Amino acid sequence: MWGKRADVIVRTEAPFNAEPPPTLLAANEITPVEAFYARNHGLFPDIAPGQWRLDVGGLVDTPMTLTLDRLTTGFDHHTVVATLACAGNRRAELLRARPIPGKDPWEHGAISTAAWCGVRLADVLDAAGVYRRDGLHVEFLAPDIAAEARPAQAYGSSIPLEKAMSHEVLLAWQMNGQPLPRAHGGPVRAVVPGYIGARSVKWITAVTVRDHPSHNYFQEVDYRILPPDADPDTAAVGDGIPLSRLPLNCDILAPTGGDRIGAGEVVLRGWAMAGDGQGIGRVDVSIDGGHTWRQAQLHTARSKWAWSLWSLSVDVVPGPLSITARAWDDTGMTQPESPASLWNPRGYGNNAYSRVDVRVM
Ligand SMILES: Nc1nc2c(c(=O)[nH]1)N[C@H]1C(S)=C(S)[C@@H](COP(=O)(O)O)O[C@H]1N2
Ligand SMILES: [Mo]
Repeated sequence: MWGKRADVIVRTEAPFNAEPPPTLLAANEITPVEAFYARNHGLFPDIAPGQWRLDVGGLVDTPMTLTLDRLTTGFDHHTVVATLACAGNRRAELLRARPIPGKDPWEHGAISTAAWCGVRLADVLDAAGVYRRDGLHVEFLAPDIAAEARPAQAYGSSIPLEKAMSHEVLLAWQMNGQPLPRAHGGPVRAVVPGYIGARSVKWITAVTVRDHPSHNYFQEVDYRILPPDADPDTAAVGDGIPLSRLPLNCDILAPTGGDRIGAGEVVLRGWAMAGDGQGIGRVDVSIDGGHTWRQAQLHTARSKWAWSLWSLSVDVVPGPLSITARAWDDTGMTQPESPASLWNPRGYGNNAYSRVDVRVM
């Protein structure tokens, strides 16, 4: 479906939500488009490249409307290798602690990495004469309607102007050297490296500079960390902490939960990524429940905005095997230990130690 491999795990067909199996994710530094996760709140708009328009307005001197031709010929092209991660990735571990009704039980695969090519949002905002004041926000809007929003509305969100003006933020029309597929926001999407995937708005048609964050449901209501005792169905506008930057995190991708593996040497694989473009300092792995830790081999990240894959060869004996991994960033920060301690009513932001239980035969 939608050009994805037959082995992706489809969570819902319409809207289309799917994640690659973890071992497939572990196999590539840059995720092939056919394996890249898909996260959607509505049905895909069908916008012909010649029909696409981008309105740039709000707190700017010269509002403008760009065609794809003007966007691709009027500004310098840049490629950024960036990992997108859904705030709901690894929710499955949270809901083992307590149920989270109505949300997809993403396991390890709501994260993927691509080489995105486009223009810098900063260059477009500069061309429009963006106001340079503190405390401004840049809102992104798309035409897909999210029926789950209250009230139902087009998808949107916003990022602080300071982030919008940084070099890594793109309006992209290519993914891994191919025209951006419709499923991933083609003709053009925003790519906001280092932020939760929700801010990388697909099928983007409006960029508006405002003196407040977007009032869109996905900025003002959803994608927030509510207190554990809050009811997400009755939460008021503005309740909870809005998510933006991704936290330090890691995961084990191979082997994966429930696998049966042979005794002897096994190579453990996974990813690690630090917050906000920070580097990973180290990844520790334990196969004895956290009594002793070994250091995984870190593979050099493709960019400051991409995950670092890691691997570690260990010897295992028959019986149950529990594998734990934790990352440290290059400032000495590490992750919280238990997913249960992070439980929140919408199941976002799980960056606890990763743990996978397998059986050695
Ligand atoms: N227009 C629009 N943009 C969107 C979404 C959406 O539903 N509509 N989903 C967001 C979320 S929650 C994520 S995690 C990423 C997923 O991007 P992908 O489907 O290309 O992996 O897109 C974001 N951009
Ligand atoms: Mo997401």
